[in-house]
Amino acid sequence: MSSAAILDDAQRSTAAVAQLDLDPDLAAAYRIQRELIERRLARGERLVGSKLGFTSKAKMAQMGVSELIVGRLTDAMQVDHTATVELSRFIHPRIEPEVAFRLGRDVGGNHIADCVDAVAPALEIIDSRYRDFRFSLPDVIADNTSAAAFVVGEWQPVRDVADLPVHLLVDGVEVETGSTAAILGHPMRALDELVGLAAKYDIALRTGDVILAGAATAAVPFGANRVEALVEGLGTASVQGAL
Ligand code: OOG
Ligand code: MG
Repeated sequence: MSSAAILDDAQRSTAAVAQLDLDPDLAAAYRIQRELIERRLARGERLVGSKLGFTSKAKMAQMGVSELIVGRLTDAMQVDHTATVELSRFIHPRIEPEVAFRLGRDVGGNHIADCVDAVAPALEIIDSRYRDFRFSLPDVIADNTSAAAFVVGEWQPVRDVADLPVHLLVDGVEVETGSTAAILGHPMRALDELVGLAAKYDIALRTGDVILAGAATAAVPFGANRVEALVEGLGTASVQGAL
């Protein structure tokens, strides 16, 4: 079985697999990711955006990986703000606060900052398909950067998001806190980095795309709880996990 098929089956059957011991060549890992996404598209899913990973020191330290990565988001991963999500969809889900950007036009040769037409607080549910949530850099790239689900709060007009306090609450209790400044110093820098990665790995940045800039804090386990990301000055995104 191909690596993409192994990871795709692991996600669909919610059964973790051993690390793939992939070639350190990242271009090869991104080719596996593409094949994995193509399998999802062949089942009728639609691409709705991209996500960055390891843009904050908190995330790099938690996972032992220190290079920026990019993954893809499909419509099947999107969960409505305040909705309930069945935990049986996942293997060992974790959740993290994010800032989402929306592209009002294709990036093409334009400066990405000029293409953003809205910004929102968001949550990402990550769920590594590898046992014990452990992986090498090529492993996690091939596994579409652990992407599993995401929630976008209410879209807001574009504003400065340089240094907004971020809070992650589980059943109303704050479990992580940080700042959008933890995202490469400024979340807009993450978008600039995305442009380079997208060119290198042939990822289109199109009108309507949702871009997750990467978590500002470490991720926490996602259980049968109500989880809320509060980004001061932007609002909240929330989701309820259900058994
Ligand atoms: C990889 C995904 C990282 C982020 O926001 O940094 C990520 C993982 O932690 O399993 O989504
Ligand atoms: Mg993330």
